[in-house]
Amino acid sequence: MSKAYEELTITEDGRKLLKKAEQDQVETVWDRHQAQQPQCGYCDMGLSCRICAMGPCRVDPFGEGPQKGVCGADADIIVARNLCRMVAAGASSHSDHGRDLVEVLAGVAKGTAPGYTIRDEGKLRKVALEYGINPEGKDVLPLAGELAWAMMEDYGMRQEQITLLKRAPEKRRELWKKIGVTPRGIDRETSEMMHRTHMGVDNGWQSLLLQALRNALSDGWGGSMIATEVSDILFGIPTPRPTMVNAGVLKQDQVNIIVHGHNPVVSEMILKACESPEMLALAEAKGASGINLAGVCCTGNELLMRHGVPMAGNHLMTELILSTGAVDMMLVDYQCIMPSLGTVAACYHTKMISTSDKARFPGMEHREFHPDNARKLAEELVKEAIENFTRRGKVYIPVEPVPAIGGFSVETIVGALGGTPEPLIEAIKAGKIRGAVGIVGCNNPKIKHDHGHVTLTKRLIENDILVVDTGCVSVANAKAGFKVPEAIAMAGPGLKEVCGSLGIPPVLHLGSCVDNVRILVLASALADALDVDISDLPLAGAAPEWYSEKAVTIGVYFVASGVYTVLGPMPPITGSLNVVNLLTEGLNDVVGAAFAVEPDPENAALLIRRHIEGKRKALGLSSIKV
Ligand code: BF8
Ligand code: SF4
Repeated sequence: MSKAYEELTITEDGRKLLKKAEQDQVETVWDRHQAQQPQCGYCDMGLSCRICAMGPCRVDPFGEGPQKGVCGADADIIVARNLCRMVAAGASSHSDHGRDLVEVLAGVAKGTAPGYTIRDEGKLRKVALEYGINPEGKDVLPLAGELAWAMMEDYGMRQEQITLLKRAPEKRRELWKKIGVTPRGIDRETSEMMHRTHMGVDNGWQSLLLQALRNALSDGWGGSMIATEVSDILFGIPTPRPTMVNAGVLKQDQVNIIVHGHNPVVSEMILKACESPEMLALAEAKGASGINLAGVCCTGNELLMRHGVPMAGNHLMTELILSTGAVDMMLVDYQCIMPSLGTVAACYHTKMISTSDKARFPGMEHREFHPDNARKLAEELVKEAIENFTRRGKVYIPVEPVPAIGGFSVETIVGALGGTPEPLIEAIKAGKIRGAVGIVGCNNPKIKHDHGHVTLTKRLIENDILVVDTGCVSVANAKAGFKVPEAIAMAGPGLKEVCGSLGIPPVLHLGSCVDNVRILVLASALADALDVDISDLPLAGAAPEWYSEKAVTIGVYFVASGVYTVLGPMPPITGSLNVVNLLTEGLNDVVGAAFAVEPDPENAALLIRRHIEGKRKALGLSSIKV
């Protein structure tokens, strides 16, 4: 590690734990990132292709070497195909997560998922109605079964369009129809994306990218939306609740269990087991004063939103959390789990458990969760974590935790506004709130950890722009102190007044990455109330530190839904000027929104403010020059 810790992360716990990791000779993501330098320029520009065995091929960006792959694909085709495959991978990840939840819903209905229940009957009935199922007079379990079956149809090919697309404003749906990107089935669009990018199929870079829009929409209004809705039905609609964040949530005197990954199907069961009197008594018998369950990444967000479970850190903190030596067990499911974690844990006493039939990791014990065994297995594992507490060595918990409020859903935001989005619209019309921005996505060692998120958020709220966040951004912003009502002190005068009167922070935690769909639903409600399209609203999206394929898909469905989106790291597309121009300009003429790329969060804030003021002006609202 040659760089100073201050250059790697803005967070105090991150810096202190980086030092500890170095002392313990633990290799981290930053070490490996440095060891990879210089990273491949062809891949960075999207100009390499290894889709078939005539390759691998690359196109020379300087025009001197080969300009075509062995099959004849040029830079435009290769770059577009690579990006499309990223979208397909992201869409399939979210949507497969949604599928797992639908299976649990079906299991609850059949009585084969002991321990899971329907926590929100009202939401079950409401969503059933949206699926064309009359819930009247129906008992909960058969209704849950019917809904699960209807959702399974969304994954297939028997429908002209996925069901929850109806939630989008009519103008937007008409536009999608006109340009041919209405998603038909969730798996269908991903499958077609993979088909089209096979050698010798779709070699039009524009038509490929249009299918990428349709594929991403099948996630945003399909797979991810199903994941969010079914999570609410099974585990409850999130409501604002206090919690604590950063590595300081670990407790010296308690059994510390960390859940990592994405699907609440595992983490909810672990939480139940942690709360059982039998386990608490066992923990006490082993000399611990309690069982402390905390999260990292998105499954942590799911628990935080619904139960106020504390959050230990985001993506780049996942190795460092282990280097505290205080984690007795970490359970992972899938997505964003670095394969290095087992090796890090081996330096300490931490037990590492993988739980999903589709995700294995070196150095972890595999204990597979299924709806029928989840309750029993969760109890067994919590017991083992308690036993492991007695094997702990020296512990280093470097900071005190920071308070935050998490758990805003569309339902609770509208509830806080008095049951209708009208007060928010009035505040926007009056210019007290200039607009709203969804800041989403990951950490990436290419960007100073959390710097992009926190700087952008700070600049936006001080300029009266309401921020909603999800995923790893929400952890960064909570650690920075933006998520308590007192944070209005950092907001501009208008936002301060509105949030102050509602008693809410200026930065609202909307959940995990699949919960980005809550932003789509909120945007649709605002558009409908103003009788405009989403692309007319003073809204924007940003992913200042994105790294994952899922984040690409989210960005694409934001833009395809009409939300201007600013990315921090450059996606691997610079090898094709045509693709760059389409994504950053041309899409404006197609879907009324486009991407911008700006790694500097100060500049990103300016771009977003300019965009928001431009949209205000077009709507005939007061606007200022930025
Ligand atoms: O789905 S924000 S690093 S944890 S991909 Fe991953 Fe990115 Fe975090 Fe959650 Ni989302
Ligand atoms: Fe090369 Fe074409 Fe095969 Fe890609 S698909 S590896 S460009 S021959």
